[in-house]
Amino acid sequence: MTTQIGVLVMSYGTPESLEGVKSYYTHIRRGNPPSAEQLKDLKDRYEAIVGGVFPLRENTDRQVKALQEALNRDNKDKDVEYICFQGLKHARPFIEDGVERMAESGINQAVGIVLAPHYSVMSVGGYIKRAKEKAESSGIQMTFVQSYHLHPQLIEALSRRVSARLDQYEEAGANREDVRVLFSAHSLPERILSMGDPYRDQLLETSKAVAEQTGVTSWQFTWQSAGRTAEPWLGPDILDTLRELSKEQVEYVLSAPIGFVSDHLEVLYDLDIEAQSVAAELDMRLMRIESLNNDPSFMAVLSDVVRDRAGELKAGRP
Ligand code: FEC
Repeated sequence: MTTQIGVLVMSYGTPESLEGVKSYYTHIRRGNPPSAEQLKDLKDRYEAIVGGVFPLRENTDRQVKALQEALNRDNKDKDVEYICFQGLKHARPFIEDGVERMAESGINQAVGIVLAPHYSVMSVGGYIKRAKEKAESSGIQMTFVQSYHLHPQLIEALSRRVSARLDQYEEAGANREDVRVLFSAHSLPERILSMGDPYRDQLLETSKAVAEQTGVTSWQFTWQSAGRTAEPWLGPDILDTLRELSKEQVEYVLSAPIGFVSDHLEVLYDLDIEAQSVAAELDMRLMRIESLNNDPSFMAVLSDVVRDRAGELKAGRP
């Protein structure tokens, strides 16, 4: 008999339309509506990247579909069928909706995974907490992938992207060694450090592994997309880093946002528009690595870690 395993694929979520930006932003702010100025600022940023569709919505849809295909295509364990459900942090279908749909489909065993490779109690931990609570009240036995930031195929996929851009720099006449690689991820409030959170260390581990695999020696880690709140956020921010590098006479920069797996606002606006415009002002060349999106090798990473957790479920060790 075939056992069905539900897979809750969790992602940040994005509005469905420009009219939906206000409620989305209010949800991110835990129910506090943004001021008119904050709302206008966010809408302007979306308007700059949205050509009719919100990229993150399309990309998450494609990733969920591709993961389900990968999980069932290469499935050696023919008595298991994987069914993927989407659960978003700040938009519909919410994490709780995804768990509810699993329960309605009669699923009683499930694996949860977040489309973000690095664990922080303030990011991945928040998704897992919500899914766990809903699974418990829905009678679903659920286990979670916490992080996959050093998975060999992830390091390989990121390394291929870094090497491809370094080749491009070389073709354009630059020396590979003169390109500064800037690994980056979404900033979080500085207080996570005193909580012993693994987020920063995991990001540094991914950066180091990719630098080693690509033979890059000129690299550093920097933060991006910090929230606009009064408390201190982890820095330096990529825009300040670019200004510092300009003082050091660095001309060529490669942005590698390893904390993200899709094209979305924080990549398409914060890097491709905002950081690019600072680089242009400083007369620097800035390129960015291609996002993973639904690259088959990224799907292989996800299916591998999901299967691993499913194996634990079957063995009764969730
Ligand atoms: O394309 C899109 O529509 C969504 C892009 C998007 C992604 C994303 C990922 C992360 N965030 C993380 C943490 C925070 C914290 C706050 C916060 C605020 C925002 C705002 C927008 C936004 N985030 Fe986000 N984030 C994305 C978008 N994020 C829009 C609100 C306006 C602004 O500050 O720009 C602050 C909340 C507060 O006010 O208290 C904290 C982390 C990630 C990466 C992990 C993940 O994907 O979950 C961490 C994509």
